[in-house]
Amino acid sequence: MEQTLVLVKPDGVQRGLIGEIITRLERRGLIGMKFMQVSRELASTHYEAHVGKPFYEGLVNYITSSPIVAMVWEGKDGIQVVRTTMCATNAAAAAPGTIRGDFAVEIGRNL
Ligand code: FUP
Repeated sequence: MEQTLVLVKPDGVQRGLIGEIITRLERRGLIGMKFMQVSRELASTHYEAHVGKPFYEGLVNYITSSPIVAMVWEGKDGIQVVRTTMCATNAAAAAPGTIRGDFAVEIGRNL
């Protein structure tokens, strides 16, 4: 079994897509969820892999700008199951029928 973190980011919350996103994922193994405001300290830990990249400052400013939904999912091959359900980071490369393929507008606003 694998566990993986899923965030509904500020654009998803503001566009009223929390329910849609949870609906698509919930049958696949939700084990925990909370509505929260991300601090800059938490954002810098979460996005540590992106420190120094050109989009990093904008990403931290964005994820800390308004509340998000943070969830933990668990299942066999859970990471891959969640990834195929939401699809690629870049909205332009996300397949129709996936969360990002159906709703995301660009890489920096990918739900
Ligand atoms: P994902 O797991 O698909 O959300 O993607 P990552 O954790 O690798 O990336 C986190 C966020 O960084 C993305 F959601 C958007 C942002 N990002 C950019 O803005 N530009 C890039 O080239 C790559 C990522």
